[in-house]
Amino acid sequence: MKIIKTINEMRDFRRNNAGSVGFIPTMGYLHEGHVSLVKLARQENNYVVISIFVNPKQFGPHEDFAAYPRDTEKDITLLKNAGVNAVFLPEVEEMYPAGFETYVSLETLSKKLEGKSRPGHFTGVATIVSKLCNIIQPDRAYFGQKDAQQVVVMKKMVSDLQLPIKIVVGETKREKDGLAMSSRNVYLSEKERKEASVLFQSLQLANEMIQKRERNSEIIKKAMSSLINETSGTIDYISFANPKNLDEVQIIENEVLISLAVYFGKTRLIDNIVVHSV
Ligand code: PAJ
Repeated sequence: MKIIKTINEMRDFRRNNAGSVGFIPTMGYLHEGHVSLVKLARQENNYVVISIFVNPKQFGPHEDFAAYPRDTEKDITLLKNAGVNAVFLPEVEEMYPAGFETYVSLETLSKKLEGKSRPGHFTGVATIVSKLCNIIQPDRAYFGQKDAQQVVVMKKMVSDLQLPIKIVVGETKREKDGLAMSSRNVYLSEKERKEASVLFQSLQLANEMIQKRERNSEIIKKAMSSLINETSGTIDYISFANPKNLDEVQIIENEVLISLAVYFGKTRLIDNIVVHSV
């Protein structure tokens, strides 16, 4: 496995390896969710490239950029066993040199859901992923359903910019109690960690209500909120949206993306499921 720290070296790697490349962008502190994307990429490509870069442009001024967990040594050991061909570890100074001023920004999709609570976040994500794709030139790029809006934004960006890249989506990996794996779970205290399974429980409750023919999203939101309010969690939002354009839906028909963000102390957790209501 090659460890690559500069853009020039990364471009050389791509030039010297003619087969198909599967690319997994990450911010490190890797867990089984990330590894599951590596496994998918291995099945479909000659080479697998992963990037680890905590991207300052996707964090708001009061968010956790400085505190974001980092353990590159451990990540590298994990990736050696997972069959990755190259790890790209660029420096902030090389990705964003002084005077950097070009951004990729989606007019409406980036302002919905997560974008309302995190202004500028998806501009940061779209900018870094398009830069990384320009450097790595992958055939396929892999994203987790855990970040449902990120997937929608990436598909739209690739389509609008006519990038010759296929976006592949991997399912959300969960802990035994249902909590979606996340690098941010390490912030949780023991009590919060126990309570955090309520995100998935509330999503399952919503699914059950829909299967029992409840179609009013407000009624389901109330039931989810009651469950979450039994814990120390504070709800940021609960959303029922069209999975394709992320428009909010009142009356559930066909497919619905149910997503939520909940604070435990300062830690903000997100989760989602897509439910088919037939
Ligand atoms: P990061 O949070 O490190 O996640 C990297 C990829 O792993 C994303 O596509 C994310 O959806 C996926 N992932 C995270 N947790 C997962 C889980 N429990 N199951 C399945 N997949 C999971 O997302 C980012 O980084 C950044 O925004 C990035 C795309 C790298 C741009 O900076």
